[in-house]
Amino acid sequence: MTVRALSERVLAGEPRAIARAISLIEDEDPAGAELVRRIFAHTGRAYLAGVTGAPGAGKSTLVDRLIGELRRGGRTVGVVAVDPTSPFSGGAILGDRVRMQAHVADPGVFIRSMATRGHLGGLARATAEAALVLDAAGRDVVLIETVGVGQDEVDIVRAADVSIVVLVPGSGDEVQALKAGIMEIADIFVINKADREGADRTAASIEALLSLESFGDGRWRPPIVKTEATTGRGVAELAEAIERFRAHTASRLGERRRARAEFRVKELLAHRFVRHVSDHVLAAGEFEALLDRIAARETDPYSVADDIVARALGWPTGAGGSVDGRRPDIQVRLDHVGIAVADVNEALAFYRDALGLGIEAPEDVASQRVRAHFIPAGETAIELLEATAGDSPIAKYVATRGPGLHHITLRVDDIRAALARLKSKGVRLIDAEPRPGAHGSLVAFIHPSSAHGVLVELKQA
Ligand SMILES: Nc1nc2c(ncn2[C@@H]2O[C@H](COP(=O)(O)OP(=O)(O)OP(=O)(O)O)[C@@H](O)[C@H]2O)c(=O)[nH]1
Ligand SMILES: [Mg+2]
Repeated sequence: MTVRALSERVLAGEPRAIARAISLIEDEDPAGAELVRRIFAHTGRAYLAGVTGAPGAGKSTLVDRLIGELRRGGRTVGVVAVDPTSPFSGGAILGDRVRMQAHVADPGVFIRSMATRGHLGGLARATAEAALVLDAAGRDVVLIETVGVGQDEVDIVRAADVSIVVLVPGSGDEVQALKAGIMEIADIFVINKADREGADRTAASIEALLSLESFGDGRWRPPIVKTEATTGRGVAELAEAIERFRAHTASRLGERRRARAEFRVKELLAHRFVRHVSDHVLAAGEFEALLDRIAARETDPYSVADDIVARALGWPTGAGGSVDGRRPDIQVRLDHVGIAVADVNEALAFYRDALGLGIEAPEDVASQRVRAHFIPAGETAIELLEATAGDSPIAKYVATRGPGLHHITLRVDDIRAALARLKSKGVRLIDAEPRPGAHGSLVAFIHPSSAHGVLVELKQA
């Protein structure tokens, strides 16, 4: 089936298409990325609820109860459960299916487990994209269950519209959660297994933590809901707390989703960049060799990273010392090549008609008595220079040397810094100070005697 057909079936809400789509995403299949692109415009309607907590806290049982609550309210539900115990989703499906068995036959409920391991692009990405599929498939609410143990989980929960943190009495969970950075992202606290001893004490310690913060200015104060997932006690209160949070944050949902988009784009960028580096920048085995050199203290991680960034972006490496992951001060790129022509129509016949290049409208540079015809050519350009008066420097050039290469122009970010550097290296400059050029640019010329017979123009846009 084509990705297009698959995405149409996902949009129609077909369970088998949803399952297939999520598998593509899990497998890092390029078709999965293509599918996400196709369905993205149709997402953003579902409400995403993240449920996190320690292993065995009763998350799945609670999610199962929440599904029941939501179904009674007439909502359709999608569930993405991240199972930490099984390396393969096959095992996970079984475990969560058992917990959420009551809903297996309900077409209004779609439950999918994800393995925690084997996600090159990150578990958070795979989970978020699986949630997008369920969103596109028209599920009203998507519940994301994940074990709160590390950064991955924090990222997953952060990606939800509401973050529910499940704690268990007497387990010291709240301390663990605090360490993992999960306390800060909780919108609702659940103390599950409230039938056990110590529920009130756990509630009191969360209260104590919350009291350290001020919740003025209509800021949401996370409520603490006690539940007993096995019997369903307290679940209606939890559903109600979710609704209250949803109403409270309705006006700020866009902001939250924007933050989510920012996180997602940055994550994708990092992922794409690393992949580009390993596919196109580093030679086979080079990365390992660099690691060996770092281990032997022959180089350091910062220099290695800077060097790789510079190489990936085509910046000069090594010479200028550390680029600190940012663009070096003096970055040089070929802006254009200037050609002095005797007969512009003949020249245009070659560049435009024979080579097939596009020509921009000519521009007169009165001070030089030239007319410049710009011909964009890929990342750089060709500039045909036609004299407009007998005393034009171009006319003199053509008269003494004949038509041909007149100058090359190098684009720099900071022309003053470039001139200072050239001067310090003993380069002979025609212009010690930059002067105004076309289109509000600044330009300066380097003498051909220093540039091996070529007139070099520096230009800062
Ligand atoms: N006593 C009691 N047991 C509960 C409660 N909720 C869940 N359990 C039990 O706790 C165990 C774990 O429940 P799960 O729902 O699988 O917990 P989980 O957090 O999803 O577990 P993982 O996904 O493996 O991290 C099961 O035996 C549940 O029956 C509760 O409120 N009280
Ligand atoms: Mg579970």
